[in-house]
Amino acid sequence: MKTALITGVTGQDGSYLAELLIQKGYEVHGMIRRSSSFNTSRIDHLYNDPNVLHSKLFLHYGDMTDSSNLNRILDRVKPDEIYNLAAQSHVKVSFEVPEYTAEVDGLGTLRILDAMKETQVGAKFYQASTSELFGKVQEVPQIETTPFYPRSPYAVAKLFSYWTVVNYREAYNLFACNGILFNHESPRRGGTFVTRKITQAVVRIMRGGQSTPIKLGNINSQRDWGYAPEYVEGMWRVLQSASPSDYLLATNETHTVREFIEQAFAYFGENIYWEGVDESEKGFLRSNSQLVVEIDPYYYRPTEVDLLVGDYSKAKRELGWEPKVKFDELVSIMVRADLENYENQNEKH
Ligand code: NAP
Ligand code: F7E
Repeated sequence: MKTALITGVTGQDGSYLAELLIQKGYEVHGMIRRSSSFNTSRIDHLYNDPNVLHSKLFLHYGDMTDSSNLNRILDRVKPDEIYNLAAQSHVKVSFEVPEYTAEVDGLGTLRILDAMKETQVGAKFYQASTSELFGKVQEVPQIETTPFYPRSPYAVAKLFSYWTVVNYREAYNLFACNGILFNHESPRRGGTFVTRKITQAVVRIMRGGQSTPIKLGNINSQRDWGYAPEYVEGMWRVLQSASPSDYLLATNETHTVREFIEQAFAYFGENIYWEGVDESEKGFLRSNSQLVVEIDPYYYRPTEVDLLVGDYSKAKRELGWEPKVKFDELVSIMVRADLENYENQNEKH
């Protein structure tokens, strides 16, 4: 039985990855942050499963800012594979807490890699790198060799981690890999990221639970959105490759935030029409002219990433990885899940 350690196990990706690895027969150890309130909602279903608890999933308190606990966890668990997913992962928030973001997303990675080197734990290491590294893009579509141009404290911290992984691989012969993952979403996506913010609000609006419009920032930015469960399977494949390397996972399609809004309303058979420009632009339902989208400059970023689209040919060729869920289906999956949640909650009340 293989043993895996997942940092960030309570996050969107960590929860899907824990599920996948348990299914594959791994013993999974997850690192969680100490919190005054419960922060395990995404893994509670695993934790409460008697087939899983006490035999396949073990949780350890820890924090990416604290070397001593990272060393201790590595020493106790002696994992075969480490998936470093823990991060302050919100790009806009990183402009507000840049130093903390660098501590967690940059130095945190160095802390684990250095502990691996010192303890000679011999694990394979996966780093959650990101399409945000491409930032102000130098090439379309982006591939593994496209030059980086980070545009946020988040991306700069992740760039530090990217190169630390490469350096520790070359200097100390560690099996350490970067997965350069483009945006991937799911019903477990945090509610402050744009996709989930839209799907939750669209459901409330269409079911009469919200009469005010959704307030959004830049709706013209373009993203390559995939489906998170497929991407965590890609993470696992990265660590099963014959030799350590860096891989880009994406769908090779790009869509605007505006299209995401239109597609989410289309789930309910509604069309949107737009009036005004820039901060004055507004979106209305074609059926009854209800105002449903407004621009709020609060959500603008000091520097934006305008266009991301990734060519995943290397992952397809070397790992046999290919995404199946594309944009329209992804939006449907997310809206359907939020609609079910909404209806379940309303039944209970
Ligand atoms: P997420 O939902 O925000 O989860 C982040 C995880 O990190 C949570 O478990 C969080 O714990 C934990 N964490 C945050 N700060 C920590 C700290 N100081 N010490 C220990 N744990 C900490 O992110 P995600 O979407 O699953 O993404 C997973 C990773 O992939 C992240 O590194 C992200 O930057 C990267 N990434 C994501 C995408 C994407 O589109 N989702 C794309 C490329 C790369 P709490 O639950 O306690 O907050
Ligand atoms: O923004 C625009 C915003 O916050 C997407 C993280 O997982 O993926 C994610 O980063 C776009 C941006 O994701 C709102 O300006 C408009 O252009 O959903 P997001 P992100 O910044 O792309 C990458 C790959 C990661 O690595 C990150 O960890 O949507 N946008 N209006 C908005 N964004 C938000 N959050 N909220 C708005 O109201």
